[in-house]
Amino acid sequence: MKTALVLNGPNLNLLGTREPAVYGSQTLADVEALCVKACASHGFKLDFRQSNHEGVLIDAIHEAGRAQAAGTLAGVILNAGAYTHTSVALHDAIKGAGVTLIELHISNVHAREAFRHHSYISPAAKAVMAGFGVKGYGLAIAGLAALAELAQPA
Ligand code: CA2
Repeated sequence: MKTALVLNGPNLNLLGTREPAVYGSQTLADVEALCVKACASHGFKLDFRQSNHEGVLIDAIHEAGRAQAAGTLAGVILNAGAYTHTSVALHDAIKGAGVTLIELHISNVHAREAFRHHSYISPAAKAVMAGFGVKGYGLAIAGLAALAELAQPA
């Protein structure tokens, strides 16, 4: 059974505590529970993480690249939070690790402030999902299963 790594960036530990109109009222623990269910129904094991530190996220992406090369990881779902709009280092890490990665946002970043319209992650990602609220995490896990099937058709 392969693992799906769900990686959350800065401030996502605050989910459910503020800005419910933008991010909903579910907490990150609720999101993890939703991901456990989605992974179970798609035959993945879940590795769920959050960090407020860019270097920790970079290390996790490098680790994911090694795990995918070893055949134990299906890919990464990354909500890089605000680092999406600032981090060339995360862009380089994704490219360098050669990992299959789905960029995810809870909100529709393109319908928000102009500074959220540009993503350094998108050009290095296999797919992008935004605007489905926290349900997007479940949809992205289904997407990872679909990508795995595309790569190895039955
Ligand atoms: O929509 C998303 O998922 C974002 O990645 C969330 C980031 C934001 O900077 C991106 O532009 C879009 C912010 C995550 C912080 O989440 C909070 C949740 C509740 C209270 C405070 C912050």
